Amino acid sequence: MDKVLIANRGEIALRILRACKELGIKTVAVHSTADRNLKHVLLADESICIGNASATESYLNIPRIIAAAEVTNSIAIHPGYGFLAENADFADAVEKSGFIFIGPKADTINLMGDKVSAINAMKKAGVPCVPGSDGPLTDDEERNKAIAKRIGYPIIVKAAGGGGGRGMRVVRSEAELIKSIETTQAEAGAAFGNSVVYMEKFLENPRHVEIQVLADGQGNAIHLGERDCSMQRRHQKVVEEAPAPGISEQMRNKIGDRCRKACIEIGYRGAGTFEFLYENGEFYFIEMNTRIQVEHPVSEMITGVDLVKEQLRIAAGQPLSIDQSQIQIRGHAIECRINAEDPDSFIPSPGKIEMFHPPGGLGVRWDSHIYAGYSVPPYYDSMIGKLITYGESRDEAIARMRHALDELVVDGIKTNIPLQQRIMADENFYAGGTNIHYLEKKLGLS
Ligand code: MV4
Repeated sequence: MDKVLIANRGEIALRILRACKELGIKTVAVHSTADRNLKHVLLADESICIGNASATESYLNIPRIIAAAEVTNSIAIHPGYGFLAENADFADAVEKSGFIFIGPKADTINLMGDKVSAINAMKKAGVPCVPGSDGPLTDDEERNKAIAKRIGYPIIVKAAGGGGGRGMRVVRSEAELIKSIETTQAEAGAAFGNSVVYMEKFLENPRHVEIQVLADGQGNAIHLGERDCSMQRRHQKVVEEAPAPGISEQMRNKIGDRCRKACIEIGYRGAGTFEFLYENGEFYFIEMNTRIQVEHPVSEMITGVDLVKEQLRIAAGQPLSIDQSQIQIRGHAIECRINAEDPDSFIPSPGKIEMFHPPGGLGVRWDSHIYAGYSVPPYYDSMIGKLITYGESRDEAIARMRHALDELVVDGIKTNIPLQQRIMADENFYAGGTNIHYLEKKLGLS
């Protein structure tokens, strides 16, 4: 696999470029008219402008990306996260055009894209799921009432085509049930072109804990422990850490092994994440992500495994180079997402970075494409970098994060660095194990 096209932008495009360089793989950057001066574009062996600033005309434009792969004689395409990363039609078009899609098969993306089929597959493979309807709801009102009664209120109605917080509604009594189902169906039909909905027990105060996996599609799979991503606002993660506070090695190995075996059972290929809600000591599967995730570095720091290099090796057809016995969790890692946004209102703050000083030192990692003089465009996600710290203990990782945030200077635009400093000073964060509602409550949003 001697040439990879990077179908993404920003920090993840740079992250993929670095992994390619280490493996001696040539790189092709594709970019929009707004992204000519991105760091990875300037570092890539070749670069091609594929369209206007609007993502639909560039990073979401499948024919343009395939054409760029053709004219550059690329072998494989890495989709990163977001954009086309979990678009089964893209994966299919890539493979039908004779390129390697760096990710799972299109069929697997489709299986996981439909949350009902994903849950069914995982339940069958022995992964614990939330008690629920075990399939789509029908328009039989008595049946729906009976399902909700069996599960017990409160329940949550979710769209099969949703995920990531879109298309769901909590129902607290039978009186609201039928109307809630109809509304969720109508919204789902309009938003996803799929009005199928299902039901789950609503967990009031869970944590979001996810398991990282790697599988080669040749019968081998490993898990790399868990991440806690509970510190979030409006379904946008703000801080992630690994391992998750309070998860014993025994619990990790038990749930990790279920995920590992599920990967083998469904023929999973590549990097993936099993998302769980964690409440009262139990894991409940909710969704699977078939991409490399933003927060992958915290898993890399505690395992020493380069997940993007592993993605590239798997895509080249190599069997996994490591087995589960070689994975050791050591120390603790925390990631703070750094966004170009107002730290109080969360309104995006694009513009020119006038001054920039990255933090450094032992156990400090800065994954970012920004530089002094770089202009953050208004067209894309506002994340401009990820600050990751590692320590032998959680306390050491937090101490390093506090000092690294103080060292980090990004002037000219507003950033959420002050918010991250508040979180790192928060006594409940320090204690560990806060749930998915904690940050919004702290901010007075709910
Ligand atoms: C839930 C839930 C409580 N109970 N499912 C939101 C995002 C999507 N991935 C699933 N989500 C939830 N599903 C049951 N049965 C609460 C949420 C939820 C949530 C989950 C993870 C991270 C942040 C969240 C914020 C609000 C609600």
